[in-house]
Amino acid sequence: QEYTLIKLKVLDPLPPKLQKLSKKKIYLVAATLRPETMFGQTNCWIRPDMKYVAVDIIDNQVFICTTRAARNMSYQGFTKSNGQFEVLVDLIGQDIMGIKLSGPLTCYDVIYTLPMLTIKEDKGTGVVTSVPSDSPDDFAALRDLKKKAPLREKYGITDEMVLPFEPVPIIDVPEFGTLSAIVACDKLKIQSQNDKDKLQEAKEMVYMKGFYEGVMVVKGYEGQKVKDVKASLKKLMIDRKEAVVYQEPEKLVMSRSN
Ligand code: ZZB
Repeated sequence: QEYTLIKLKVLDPLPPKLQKLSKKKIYLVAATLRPETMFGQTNCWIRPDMKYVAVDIIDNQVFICTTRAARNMSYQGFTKSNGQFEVLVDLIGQDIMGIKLSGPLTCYDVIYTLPMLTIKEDKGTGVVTSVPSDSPDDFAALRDLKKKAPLREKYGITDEMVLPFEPVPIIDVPEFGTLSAIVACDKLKIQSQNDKDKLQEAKEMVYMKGFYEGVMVVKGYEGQKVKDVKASLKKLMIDRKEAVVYQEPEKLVMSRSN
């Protein structure tokens, strides 16, 4: 599986655990299959109880991701020596909650890390960039945080990290309009990020349709089909060093014949 890794630059003020890395360029790296949606990023998701590592990467960079992802990266030329990676800081998600980031292509100058409890440990980097206009999971999780002040308090999230961030119309999907994730969540009456089965259904509703029939509404790309701009937007971010290609091996299926 090939993902685009979106580099979300960690801005000052650095959280205490990252302060000793202040001389380096620090990025949260989010794996996505949808580079064309980066115009609509409103925040970055981190799982508060999950382990992350800050890893030494070539060119004086630091990437924050799961250990599993760091190991994969070490075989793909991200680190100084093949198959090896140096952990500079061990983290749990809560250590990097509510920090300021800047991301490629998004119309918001500064976005924040926010908690998502359904992030999977064994997929991508454990860091997920949020596009609530086109991803039902993201919309449901952002709406939960907007609606529930106690949820924000629990994770140390302030109003200004959440309330100003609205989904951005970026892709027109036939029958779903320009905010397809919201329409899909409404259709299925999704209440929260914990409505797992319905969210899976919503994702399936918009995923294929968005890919094959979606048309960009973003300035400069109006009228172009998603499938025609995907590769060039990926390349644009890679050329600007705002993204890199990241491969994930197929999951091992253990089998025994006896
Ligand atoms: C931006 C984005 C915009 C995404 C969108 C989706 C959508 P897949 O197809 O099942 O492999 N993701 C990445 N890593 C994780 C993780 N560890 N736990 C939970 N979610 C994760 O899913 C790949 C997508 O799942 C990635 O692409 C990422 O969210 C998320 F408009 O990035 B995406 C309809 C989906 N739309």
